[in-house]
Amino acid sequence: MKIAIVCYPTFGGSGVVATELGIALANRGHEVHFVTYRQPVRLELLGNNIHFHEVHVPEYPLFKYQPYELALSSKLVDTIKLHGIELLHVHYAIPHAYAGYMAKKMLEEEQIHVPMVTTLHGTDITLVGKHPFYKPAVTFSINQSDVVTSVSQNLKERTLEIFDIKNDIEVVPNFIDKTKYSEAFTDCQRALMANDDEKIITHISNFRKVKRIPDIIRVFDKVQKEIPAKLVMVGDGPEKEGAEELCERLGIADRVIFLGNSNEIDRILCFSDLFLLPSESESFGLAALEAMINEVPVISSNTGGIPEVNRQGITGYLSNIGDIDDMAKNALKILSDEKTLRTFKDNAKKVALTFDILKVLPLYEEIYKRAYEKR
Ligand code: GMT
Repeated sequence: MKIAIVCYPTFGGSGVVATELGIALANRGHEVHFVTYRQPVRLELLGNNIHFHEVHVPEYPLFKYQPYELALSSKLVDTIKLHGIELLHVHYAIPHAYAGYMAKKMLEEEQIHVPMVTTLHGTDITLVGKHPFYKPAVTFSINQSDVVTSVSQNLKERTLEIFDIKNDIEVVPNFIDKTKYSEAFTDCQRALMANDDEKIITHISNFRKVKRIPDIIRVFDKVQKEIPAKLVMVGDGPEKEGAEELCERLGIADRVIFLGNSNEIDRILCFSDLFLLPSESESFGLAALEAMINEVPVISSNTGGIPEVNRQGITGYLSNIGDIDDMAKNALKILSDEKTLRTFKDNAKKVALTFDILKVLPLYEEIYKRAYEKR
């Protein structure tokens, strides 16, 4: 099929999922067109089957807010017509489903019918989308989508609680591509980060409030009082500066490494012993899944869709939001004994493999086929 994918091109989970999905679809012979304001971060190669169309929003002094939705919907109309696109898959409802709906309507004027699949990712529902400023538009665009998917059962339930949804919501979980994690990749370069006797704990995110960054620092502080350890913080966002200050105040700045945004997540996870994800809310926790496929157990909060990924006592532990004592205790339980750590590492990979893209891709293909047939 000829598929247009709309997503955020940044380091956020929804953009990563959209990009990896697009690459996998192209590898299966589909023609994939990404439409967004910048080349997605994980889209390194534009091959024969993969195209990228940049949305430009010209600055005009009259506008206090530049109208991205308008530019996106116009770009979609042009791209769909020019390339004979058969289906539109938008990731993250705001404003993508809204812009997609406008594009659909404009195309219908010319007797072109393109179905729209909307995938809900999390904060588009649980944080931003439910705000009264956005809620009517989000409800409308979800209801106008031909098929709606959510990345976890929990997100589906939350969506039905928050919005008046008339559509069915199909759960299609996030995934990993196991071919990228070949056994041959053993060059972990652990020595770059820590001494042999130190355990390496990692966190990766966009450093927003919802990630509860101070909890990470405080859990690590407790752990490093008991065993030699380093904390590797990957990503960037509004909470980063405060986190650096907190490390200074706790006197652990020399044991915490802030790496900023990285395209080498797998290399970092390769030398990690434990992953921390104490988020306030998390629809799925793709970062946890990426840790797990790299044999890194997860200490997380017990919230949203995380329990669908991180299994209590098997791949890691889940605690109540903000219970840093319990998180530190569980981290030490895993890290203090090599045999226990090995078991958790093996389990993490085993469970992560159940989210193989080869299982998830056919679900999307079936949805596309169904949406196309009912257009
Ligand atoms: O806050 C983030 O982690 C970014 C956000 C996004 O949409 O880019 O992530 C959401 O979508 C991911 C991919 O489906 C999920 O794995 C994350 O759990 C979800 N984040 C939240 O719900 C906070």
